[in-house]
Amino acid sequence: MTDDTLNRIEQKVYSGERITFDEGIFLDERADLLTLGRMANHVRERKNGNFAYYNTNVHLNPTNVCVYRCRFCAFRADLRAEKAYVFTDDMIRERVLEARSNGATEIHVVGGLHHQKKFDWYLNIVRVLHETCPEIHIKAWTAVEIGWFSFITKQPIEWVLKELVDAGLGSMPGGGAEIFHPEIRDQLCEHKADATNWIAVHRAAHQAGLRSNATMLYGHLEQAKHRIDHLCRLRDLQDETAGFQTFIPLAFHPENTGLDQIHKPTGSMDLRMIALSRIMLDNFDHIKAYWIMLGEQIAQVALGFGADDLDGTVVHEIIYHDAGAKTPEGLSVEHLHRLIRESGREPVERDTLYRKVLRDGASWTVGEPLMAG
Ligand code: V47
Repeated sequence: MTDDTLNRIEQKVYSGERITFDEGIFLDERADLLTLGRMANHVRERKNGNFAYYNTNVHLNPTNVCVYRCRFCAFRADLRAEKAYVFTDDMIRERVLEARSNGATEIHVVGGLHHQKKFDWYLNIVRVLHETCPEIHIKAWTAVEIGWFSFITKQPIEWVLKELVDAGLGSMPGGGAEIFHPEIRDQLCEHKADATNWIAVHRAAHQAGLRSNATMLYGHLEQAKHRIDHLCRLRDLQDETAGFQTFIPLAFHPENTGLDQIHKPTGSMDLRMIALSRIMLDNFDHIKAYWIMLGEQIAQVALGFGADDLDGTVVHEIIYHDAGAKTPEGLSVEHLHRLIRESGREPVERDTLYRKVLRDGASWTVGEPLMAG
């Protein structure tokens, strides 16, 4: 029976048919890793051939002070904690100038929800970045942050997004999604934006013409039914808006968090999550193996288990390093190329919007959007 079911699902995947919620649970709970990987690799190659994408980017986390106390987070700080910090305009300028000198095409900006900072402070960060280096794409603020800005300004999400876009925002990252299902979300981050709010922000962003990413934090308290529910909710929104670019499964890092009794997910679990998301999210073009969280080795293998993107050079990563990530804080382009080539794929540098980056010495331009099949 198990073999019959698995064969039937595998045939559906090969013929491009959508996998149901129940079939997703079956795959998550019962399918062996290599069968999952074979199916996911089929979808991955159908959509992206032999290409493996990366980008040249830099992270900026302007403050770690946060009103919320999410149990999985090692990065946040109380307002008066010793480790609390807030970037000045000069520090922000310095970071984006450093990004430019590293050849970055993107700056990825997320942080805490500071008790005392008004929306203008966050808006000003985008403005300073954009005015200093207008050629660098600003991917900033998760749906949780956008929801917070709407709450503190008492303005609709659409107004918040328009202000940010006018200041220079280019797209939104996929953080803050965690696990949508309330059975788990209430245990992880009870007071933070719930699934309905997270989805409403991304819907509004897509309707305003912004592209965004989506994530799922796995390997903590959740079970298969919560993971598959999460993927199905994202798939539904993508059917409606087609605004998501990439899905990023995020492996939970327990060190220094309120859940430090839990073991970090194993390599098998990581590869299963990459493969499962590739199979379930038939309407997403890209699946990212975020090497910072997975480690270079698993991220490399993930390119054969459904992933087609490694994220980027990621200089200055701190959210996962505070939670015990042992990866370097950044990788050189040469090293990313080696990781990709040695896994049998062809490296392609993309910008945030998945256009090919064409380099000529220190300058760069972008080509046409790379088409996913
Ligand atoms: O929402 C926080 C996660 C997310 C931990 O869009 C943790 O391209 C594991 O979303 N262990 C923020 N995960 C980061 C994020 C992201 C990263 C890379 C690329 C993109 C993109 C988005 O990080 C949070 C949360 O789910 N997180 N703490 C931890 N201890």
